[in-house]
Amino acid sequence: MQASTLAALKELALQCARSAGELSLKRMKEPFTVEYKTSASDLVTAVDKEVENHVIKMIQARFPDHGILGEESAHAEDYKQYDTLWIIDPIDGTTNFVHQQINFSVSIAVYHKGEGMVGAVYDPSRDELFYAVKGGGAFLNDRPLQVNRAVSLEQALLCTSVFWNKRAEQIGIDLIVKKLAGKVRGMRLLGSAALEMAYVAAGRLDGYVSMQLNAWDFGAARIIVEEAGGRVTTMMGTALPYDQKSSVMACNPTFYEELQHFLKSEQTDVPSQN
Ligand code: 2AM
Ligand code: CA
Ligand code: CA
Ligand code: CA
Repeated sequence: MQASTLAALKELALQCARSAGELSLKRMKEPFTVEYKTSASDLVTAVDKEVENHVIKMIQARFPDHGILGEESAHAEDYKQYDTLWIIDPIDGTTNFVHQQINFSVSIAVYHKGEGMVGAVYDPSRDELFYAVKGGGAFLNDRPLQVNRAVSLEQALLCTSVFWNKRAEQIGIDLIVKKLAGKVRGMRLLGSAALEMAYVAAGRLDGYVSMQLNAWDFGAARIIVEEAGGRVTTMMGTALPYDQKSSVMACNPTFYEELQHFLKSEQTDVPSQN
């Protein structure tokens, strides 16, 4: 890909992330409808849909020949015919958006032939924009990010997400996470996977594990973590897909093998949630 094309993709991705974040902050202060998607633990608001449409319009106005895969408008495999694909999550952490009014983010990624080119995760409440361009490093606002502290599993602050509701107990993840918690310095849960992964890039967390995420949850943050020098794979240590649901492990490389060893010994591959 030409440097000028990459620069144009970066510029638009960052613009979309900021604009979407500002729109959700504004709408958060007004009344909005909340619906259940699949259960009382799976919410979607009118703002999720509005923000996604807003981002789609921005992309289509500039790049009408690009594909778009977004959480609220994903239609089967329509996107597969495009070389350049935008993967977007308008609000990552909808439950936080509704309850906490903080700790949610917008995630915008651009992939070209399956390869991550640009990733942007924006936290509008704190005005923090995490981003990366392939081969160009990772940044928080304008500060370069580097995951380079030597950390053992015992010294690590880890984070996990998604199944902290009824389903955790049904599939026994509560026990695995409990065991993991006994091996590390501490565990945190923020409730926005994209933000949690971006925090690994920023060194605020040392590692992140999730049994199952969608492509729009990890699409942008994975590029940011990798560009910051972190390692991102599935929990089984295989390459992360770019357009499918997957387990995710993102961490400081110094304890990657140690964490892999633990996860493999616990047989953490779980059946699909849906
Ligand atoms: P969302 O808010 O965009 O739905 C919550 O712990 C995190 O998990 C959020 O990033 C949330 O994204 C994501 N999440 C919620 N339901 C999920 C599901 N069924 N599969 C994967 N990720 C999910
Ligand atoms: Ca959702
Ligand atoms: Ca999400
Ligand atoms: Ca979402």
